[in-house]
Amino acid sequence: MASQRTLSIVKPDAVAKNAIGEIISRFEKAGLKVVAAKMLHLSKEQAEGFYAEHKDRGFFGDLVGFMTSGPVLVQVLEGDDAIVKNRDLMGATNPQEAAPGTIRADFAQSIDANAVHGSDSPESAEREIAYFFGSDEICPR
Ligand code: IDP
Repeated sequence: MASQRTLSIVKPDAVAKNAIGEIISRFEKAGLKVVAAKMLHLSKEQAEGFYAEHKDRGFFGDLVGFMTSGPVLVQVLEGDDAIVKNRDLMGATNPQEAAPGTIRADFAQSIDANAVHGSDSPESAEREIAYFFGSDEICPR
């Protein structure tokens, strides 16, 4: 499988729990490399733009409110099959349905506060990486 890049966000609930390091450690142990990272406190506009595909869903307001409730760590992960590998490490959107040992099973509270984001397709990864990072902010390794 070719090397890919994916966008990962450690969401406000996991940052508040001081779990950034434990989460990054899971990526690294699975062979994913951090090639870009920044800490941000998203504005309402940034969160709305990032999640624009969900703008007509009933949970959109809550999602934007949650994502702007505290700082997040935004990262680009690189490695073989990075998009699927990251999604497998994350577990299901609803932590109650997430497999044991996944990040969401271990760190997430609820479907709203579910610890991490990860791009779900190559097209999303391209859009989401460009949403947060210029090419000069990514350091291939
Ligand atoms: P994903 O984060 O696993 O890719 P998406 O379906 O893209 O899941 O949804 C984006 C985010 O919106 C989820 O991570 C979750 O925080 C929130 N979300 C999704 N579905 C619901 C819901 O039914 N109620 C509340 N929040 C939801």
